[in-house]
Parts: sequence; C-alpha cells; structure tokens
Amino acid sequence: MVPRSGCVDVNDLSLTPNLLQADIARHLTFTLGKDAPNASVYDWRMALSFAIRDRIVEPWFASTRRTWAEDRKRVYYLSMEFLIGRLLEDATINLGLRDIAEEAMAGFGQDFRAIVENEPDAALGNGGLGRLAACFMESMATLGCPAYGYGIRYEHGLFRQRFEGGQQVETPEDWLTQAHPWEFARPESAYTIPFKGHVETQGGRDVWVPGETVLAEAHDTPVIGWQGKWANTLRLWAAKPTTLFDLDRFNRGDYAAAAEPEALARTLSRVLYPDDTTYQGKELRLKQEFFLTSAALQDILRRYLARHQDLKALPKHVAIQMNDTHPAIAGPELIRLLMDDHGMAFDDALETARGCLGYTNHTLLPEALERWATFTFGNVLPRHMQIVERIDSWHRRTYPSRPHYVGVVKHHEVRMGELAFIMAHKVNGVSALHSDLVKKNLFPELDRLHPGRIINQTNGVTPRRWLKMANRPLAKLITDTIGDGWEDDLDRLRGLEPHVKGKVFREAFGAAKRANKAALSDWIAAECGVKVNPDALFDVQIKRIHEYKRQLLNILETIAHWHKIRSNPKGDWVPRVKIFGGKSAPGYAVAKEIIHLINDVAQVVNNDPVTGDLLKIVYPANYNVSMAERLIPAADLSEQISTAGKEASGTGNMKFMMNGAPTIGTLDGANVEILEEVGAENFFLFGLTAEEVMRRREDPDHAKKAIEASQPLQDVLQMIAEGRFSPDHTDRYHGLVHRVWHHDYFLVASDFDAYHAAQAEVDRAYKDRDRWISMAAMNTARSGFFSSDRTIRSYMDQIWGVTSAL
Ligand code: NBG
Repeated sequence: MVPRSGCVDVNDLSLTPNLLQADIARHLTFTLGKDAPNASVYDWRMALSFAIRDRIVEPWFASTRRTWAEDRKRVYYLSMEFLIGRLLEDATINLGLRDIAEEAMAGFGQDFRAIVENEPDAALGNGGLGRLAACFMESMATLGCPAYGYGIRYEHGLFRQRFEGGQQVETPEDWLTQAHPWEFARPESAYTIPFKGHVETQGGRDVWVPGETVLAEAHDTPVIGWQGKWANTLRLWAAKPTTLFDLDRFNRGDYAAAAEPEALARTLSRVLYPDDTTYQGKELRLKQEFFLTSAALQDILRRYLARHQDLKALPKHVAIQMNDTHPAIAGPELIRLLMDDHGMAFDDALETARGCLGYTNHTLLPEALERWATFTFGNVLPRHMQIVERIDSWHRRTYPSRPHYVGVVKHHEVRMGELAFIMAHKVNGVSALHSDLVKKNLFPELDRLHPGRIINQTNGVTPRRWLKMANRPLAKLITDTIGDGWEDDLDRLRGLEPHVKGKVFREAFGAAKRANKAALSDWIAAECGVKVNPDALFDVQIKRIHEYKRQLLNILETIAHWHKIRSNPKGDWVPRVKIFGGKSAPGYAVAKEIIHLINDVAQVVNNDPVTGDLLKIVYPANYNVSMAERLIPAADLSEQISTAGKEASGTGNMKFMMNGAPTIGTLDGANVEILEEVGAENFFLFGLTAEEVMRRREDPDHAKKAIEASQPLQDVLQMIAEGRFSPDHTDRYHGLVHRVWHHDYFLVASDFDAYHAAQAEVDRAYKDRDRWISMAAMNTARSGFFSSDRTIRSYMDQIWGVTSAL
C-alpha cells in the first residue's frame, strides 16, 4: 500500500479515508506545526492540499522520467496568462480522491466545501485567453502530451472588483500573501535576463552589452491529468535582482537606495496587466514579455543541450507555442541565442526557430494587436531590433509582394502580429469563423505569400473541471445513464440522446438543474441580498465587460421586457432572473458606464412591486473562475450576443452548452460551431452576420434608422435619457444614449429588435417544460466536440508533431 518512496500509490483502490486522514494529520502537525483543536480552516486546507500534492509527485516524477528515457518531443506553451483558478478540488477529482477527501475531512469534523472555498482563486489572467491556457494544460496532462507551460508568477493577479454606488472599484488581488501549497520553488533554475544597453562589434561579431539585468527564478506547479496517469509542469518565473543588495549604500545609511535593485527587479513580476483588449505601449509590458520569453527559451535550450548537441535538430524535439503575440519576441530571441551564444549562422537560426514556433491568434480587434514604437523596442532590446530588421529584410527579399510590402517594421513601429506570423511554421485562429477572418481580413497578404500556414483549431474546455467538478448533480446523472468514461471521451455524451426522449431521464435532468439553481439562489441571497425564485428562468451573461460583447444590448432589452411586464402585470409572463458578471478594464470608461447602468437598472427593477418576482437583475461583484463554476451549472440560458465578427471564439459558450444551457446568440466565434453541433432547434439564433455587419456600417445612419423603426428601443432610450434609472442624477446617461444614436459601432440598435424577438421565443420555449428540458439535455449530449482534449489532439497532430506518451 505504501511504496518505498513513502507515497501512496494513487491507483491503489484500497486507499481509504483513514489513510488519507493519517497523511493530513501528519501535515497538520509536522508541516504546519498546528494541533487539531487549534487548527483553522486555512490550516486544514493546507494540510489537505499537502496530502493531495504528495500523491501527485510520484506520477509527476514518473512522467518526467519517461519523457527523458524515451527522448520525447516536448511542447512548450508560452503564455502571459494562466487563469488556473482553485487547484485543490480539481486535483482530488483527477486523482479520483474527491469523495475520499470529503469523507476524510468529515472525520475531522471539517466541511470539505468550506475548505475548498478557502483557497484563493489564482487569477493570473484576464479572461478567455488565460483560461484557455489553463484548460490546455489540463488536457495535455490528460492526453500524456509531454509539456511545460511557461508564464509569469505575478504577485498580484487580476484586481478585485467591488461596487460602490453601482460603480466598479478596483482593489489589488493578493493571492500570494498566503503560502501557495501547490508550487515548488526552484532557486537553482534561474536565468539572467538582460535589457537595454547597446550592441558592440567584437572580432566581427555583434555582442550585446546589456545595461540592466534581472534574474528569472522558476516556480513549478505540477499539473495532473485525468486519473493521475500523467503530470506536466507549469513553470512560472519570478523576477529577482541579480545583485541582492547595495551594501555600500546600506553602510552609508541610505537604506531605501540600498534596496532599490530588489524593488526594481520585482516590479517585473509584480502585477498582471488588467486589459486584454487594448494594447498600451508601456515599456514595463514589453519587459515582462521579454522576461517570460527569454527565461523560457534559455530553459528550453539548457534542457535540450543536456541530451543533444545538434541545435539544428531542435524542431525535432521541441515545439514552442506562442499564445497570442505577447511572447512574439520568441522568434528574434531564439535566433539571438542560437547565433550569439551558439554561433549558428543567421539563415540556419531563422529556419531552426521557425521549425519550432507556432502562433495562435486570439483577436481581430485592431486595438489589441501589439505594436511597439521602434524607439521603445530598440531601447529595451537593442540587439533584437537589429535581428527584427534582418528578419524583415530577409522576408522582403524571399517573399516579394507588391504594391504594398507587408512587413514587421513599418511607420516606425514593430508589428508583433506580422513578426509572429513570419516566425511561425503554423498560425492558427481559434474557431472556424475566426480563422477564416484571420485569413481574409487580418493577414490577407501574408496568407497569399504563405499559403497553408494559417489553420484553424477551434477552442475547447476541460470537462473535468467544467462538468465533472462544477456540476456534480449532472455528472452523476450522466454516469448513471451512460456509465463512466465520458470524462476523457466526451463524444460519448451522444449516448444520452436516446434517453432524452424518455420521461424518466428528462425528469432527472430537470431535477439536477433545479438543485443547482436552488443552491445558486441561496448564494445570491447571501451575496447580493436579492431573493430570487429558483423556478424562474436563469439568464446569464458572464464575461469581461466590453462594448463588442454587448452587455449593453442585454440590459436595454431587459428594460424593454420590464416595460412590457409593467404594461400588463397580470399577463402570462415567464419569471426571469437576469444574471450579469464581469470586470471592466480599469481605464475603459465606456465599459464602466455600462456596469453602472446595469446596477442602476437593477436597483429600480428589483424594488418594483409591480413586476416583483417576474424580473430580477443580479450582478455579483468580482466575477472569477470560481464564480463561473457556481453560475454555469445553474444557468438556463447562455448569453453569447457579441457583434458578429468580433468574438474570436468564446469558451464560456462551450461551458454553458456542456452544462445544459441553450444559447441565445449571434453567428460569431464558436457559436457558429455550437449551432452546427446542437442543431437550430436547440439554439436561439438572432442578429446580423459578420458580412452584414460590415455592410451595415457603410450606412452612416444605421443606428438612427434602427431606433426609429423600433418603438420598444425608442421607449427604452427615452426612459434612460429621462433619468428613470438615475433619479439622483438624471443626466447621468445622456452620453451613453447619445452614443447609441450616433456612434453605435457595435450595432446594438440594429440587432435590438431581433434580440428582443429571440428573447420572446425563449419565453415561449421555457413555458413548455418538456421542450425546454429536451433542448437543454440536447445541448449537453452534443457538446462532445468542445472538449479541450479534441483541441489538444489536433494541435499535437497538426502543429506540434508530438504523440501521446500514454
Ligand atoms: C480571447 C478572445 C475569445 C477567445 C479567447 C481564447 C484575447 C486576446 N482573446 O473570444 O476574445 O475565446 O481569446 O481563444 O483574450
């Protein structure tokens, strides 16, 4: 039972709560130095986390040993964001210890849920891009794909959100003020990261003489796959000063100056940039990107050279994925390391780097595509500026294009999208529609010069976290109905389809959803002080607040709905709870105004005795991964209403579908594929298509015309303009209303009527309980395609050229 290493074999089914208890007690006593009567929930959580972590270490070592022994190709996933959320429950699920852990804790008189919820939500990311990276890590481990995730160990993750008078207020996040039980510090794995300075020619070679250096120190978190068969590493870099301390200054009594090197270096890994939709030309951001990338590449080369000599064979053993353009400096940095440190010729270095690198594009928003002023770029990375220019002129010579040259350096800017494209052997979008638009609109010329380089890899999400863990009632029903094995073979959910016709299954499906809704209602009452009816339709829009995601369309339609109920309060209305969640970037004034409006409308509607229980609006503050895990399983309706052509994929949409919530949505991002999989009869489609959107914008009066044609929308705008929702400040939303009339770039007005009609259709469908539950269940049954296992298999095959070690 207890093998020589002292660890318990996770595959040993005789592992009992008692054995786990012994480990927990041991950690409580010897690791935490606490005795049980004085232990807090925190202490118990730490003790349990260590006991669970012990069981990950063995498979983790075994995976690493196998990879070395079989000299396997490894995947390196470079990402500025990993939105991993809580790890404890997820680890117990993947180790098959979830129920045993609960029982063990109960034996100590401790509530497992309370312990799980004591864990801070590691928010090292903004939204979809970071959460995708976390799902990918879990799927790579599940599939036995040898991989490392490389990121930054931000001291402060995404800010916490509070509402004051309905307005967003940001406070710093501090997940690392508590000990982080999942990571192992690796001070021996540290690399010097150079910045600034100048380039000299020494003996015919270019030599970079940096002006500053910092140290990147590794912190490893094991990522365990489903059933504990394989584990990979998430390696996060913390910045440290290369010289700890200026002793001279200290001795002279200048203590603040003495600590300066430390303070300066630590700034690099201090905070996550809280905006994923606009690029800001901040030097610190460029330094963070280079810090991550250089540390990762140095680590990759060290590992490679421990076993191999021929650096030209690097692409046979190493695949490096750039998650968006943030690590796009990887191209020039790898060339630099190969040339300057290892003496390779430029052409060979370029070919070698390209053979390793892949680039995933996650957005078409022009304002999000990184460009650096050549002045800033050349100042921070003088050697890379030279290399970028060399890449650019090589590309111009080798792939002549007329009349306009599409290049990296243009108008005194370094364009990171073009750089990533040119330096990658494969470029991918994240949904079928998005990949198509990447070809047609974003990189048409590069696509013509490099046919076949752009491919599609539709996103996915891990069903272990998003179904098995987050939705226990539904997961149990699935297992009771089709047996287990669906967790890592999600297409098996199709096996539910025949059962959907049966009353027994439908009743059980409805009961599982009802249980989640009842639990959420209790939580909403405690969190928001609003009593909601668990039998109402739970309509949920949770995501970053952004104009293109159109939370504004949602709240305008909510007002129209409220207005309609008021005109006939005795009508046969379907009670609704409108749930919003999401943060705005701190500097994004228009998004913050939308938040304010939602909260203001909620105040009025929730206190309206006429509409009462028929309509409630809740907006719990500080939406994060853990909140998503609570909301999604309880949702009836998934709001995916972005302006067509703007949402690259969406991944929340997939989680809702998996959890049995039909979508109301536009033909945007992965909605298109969701619709294809689930069928039009199980999806509430509305709105302009991406092409229609572009055509519509050509009419400068599009908004005015749409508003004039829609009485409900006119009424809504009128009410807002009159201060109906801001009685303390009647002109608060004049600017907002004006923008809808005159600057409606995201076509809220043009899509309003279609959305309003689709919502009425939702109500009709919901009234027919059988029809509704069938729709919901069909969404779950047909969600198999959206497992991130499918996505990762496809990356392995089409981009990375790696095979499973399992
Ligand atoms: C986001 C897109 C989403 C997409 C995720 C993951 C960025 C830059 N992009 O639509 O907006 O689902 O990436 O691919 O965060």
